[in-house]
Amino acid sequence: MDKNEVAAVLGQIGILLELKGENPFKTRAYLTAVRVLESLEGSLEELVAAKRLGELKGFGEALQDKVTILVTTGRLPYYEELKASLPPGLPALLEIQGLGPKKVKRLFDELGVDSIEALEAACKENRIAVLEGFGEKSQGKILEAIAFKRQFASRHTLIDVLIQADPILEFLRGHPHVVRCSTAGSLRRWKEVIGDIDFLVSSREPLRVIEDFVSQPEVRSILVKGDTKATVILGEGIQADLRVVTDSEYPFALAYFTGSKEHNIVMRQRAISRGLRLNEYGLFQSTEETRDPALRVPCHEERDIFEALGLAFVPPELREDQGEFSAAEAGSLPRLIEWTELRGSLHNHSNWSDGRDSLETIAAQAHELGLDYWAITDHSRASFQANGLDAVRLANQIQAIQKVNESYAAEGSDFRLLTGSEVDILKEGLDFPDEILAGLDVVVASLHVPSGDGAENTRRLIRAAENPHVHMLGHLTGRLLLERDAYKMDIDSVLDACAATGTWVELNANPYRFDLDWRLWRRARDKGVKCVINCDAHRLEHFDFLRLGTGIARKGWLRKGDVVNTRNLAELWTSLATKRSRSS
Ligand code: DGT
Ligand code: CA
Ligand code: CA
Ligand code: ZN
Repeated sequence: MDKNEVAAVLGQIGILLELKGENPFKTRAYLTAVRVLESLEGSLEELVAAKRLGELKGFGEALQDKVTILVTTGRLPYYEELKASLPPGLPALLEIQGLGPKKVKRLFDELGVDSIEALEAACKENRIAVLEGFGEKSQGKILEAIAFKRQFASRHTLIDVLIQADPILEFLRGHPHVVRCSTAGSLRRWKEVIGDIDFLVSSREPLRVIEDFVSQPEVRSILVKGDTKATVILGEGIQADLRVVTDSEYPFALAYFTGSKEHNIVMRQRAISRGLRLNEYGLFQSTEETRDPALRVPCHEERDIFEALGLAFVPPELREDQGEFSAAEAGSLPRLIEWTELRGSLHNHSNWSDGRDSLETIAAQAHELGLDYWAITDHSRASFQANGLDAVRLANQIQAIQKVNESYAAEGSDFRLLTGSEVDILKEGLDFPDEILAGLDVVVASLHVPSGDGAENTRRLIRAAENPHVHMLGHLTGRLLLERDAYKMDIDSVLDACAATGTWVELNANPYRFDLDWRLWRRARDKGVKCVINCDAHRLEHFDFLRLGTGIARKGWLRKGDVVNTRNLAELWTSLATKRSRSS
């Protein structure tokens, strides 16, 4: 065990002893030891080997024994017994604001409260209010604190996090004492769900940057404000860390705090196997842990670190230890798609069904953004709650779209709206007959009301893919992030059917869906399935989803050629016709 791990165990022991109601001097000795270890300069292993632990402030014989056992064996029976002697849910109670060890011990001894759930139940049954020294008011406060903690423990969708992070990143960029800055962590890796935001800054004036960071209007409360680090709560209860480093440490800290943890572990191993050491402070010419700047391998950017380890630069989205190392070593990393390569979106709604905007407004926006085409695929009749179109309204809509297109043609513009439908996949088949589908430019087939039976869902989706008029399957698995899991189905069989029939699969770029999941795209691609990155826009703001969804496609290793809507309109017409010609 290294010194940080040892410190963590000692800290836990201190907490457990407090909960047991041990002598406060004894518990305080452990917490002091944690601080001593955290600020220890040299190697703890060396101190242990030289039997010099006694030189550390406050390290009596009992503590020296425990640390020696931890460092040499990696475990400590005393700690394990102590842990086993208390209910496992007890330490978490200390994280509820207003509850110290004394109160937690009383709640446990007198009411048997041994977890947050039990605490909540006790409050709701009014058992805390009648306890001496607690009362009605503190019972209410405890309930509030539980709700507060749950909110902060929660996970957040990428878009909710970006809304909080973007203005802060903007502020950091403009700060006079910030040299370089970036987001890091899961946000930089473009994960669909984020725990907390990580910001990284290089500066010569860390205190001033931290002071201004915690005074940002988005900051709701400050959890930690140190010399080089701050942790705050932003709107929506989203937690954010800021770390400030020197500019020479910056690329190393950026690589480290971008993660993922799994990716970092492999990077560190590669360094070790080259006789180097890699951590958040640098890449060092050393065979043991160090922060000595004199030993640092000079790297100005992340790219230089990868190069020093014999790797091509790995884009942050791919840093999940999912094969990026062998590809980076072989020089076979894909050139990932860029969102500016998209020419339009093939699944979108208008005010003819449940969208907000008119055909004219939508067309104007798409044209303004420099796109080549935008398909209007409103819902079919079965989606009655979404004001789905029947055959007559669909025929009228086709005429309305033709009129819009004529106005663009008259101005000499090549921009076009495409006609279409997001046709429901029903139990008996599709919601429109083939004759009607054949008259549409683009057909998206979506399962909105799945069966509880996975085999049945698989069968319906395969049948939809086999229809020659269906170009693509929409939001295939039906998941809603943080709300609903994917429908039950045999995804491989569905993807195989798509590959066999030339049916495309949508990457629904709505940030609450991101469906298909990035984890499935390489498999789909390798089966020969093409991707379409669709906004599924219901209002103009949703045009931004093109960028968000492309990040997920990148995370799924997709290249420009894997994505159908990077093609220009002429190529797209050919592609749309191909599906229909190959099966009819
Ligand atoms: P999140 O916040 O749960 O969405 O996920 P991350 O990846 O942002 O995780 P976070 O914020 O805890 O830490 C940021 C990065 O710092 C993480 O991706 C990798 C690095 N890191 C944190 N803890 C460790 C660790 O114990 N070992 C290693 N190798 N890296 C770590
Ligand atoms: Ca994070
Ligand atoms: Ca973090
Ligand atoms: Zn839909």
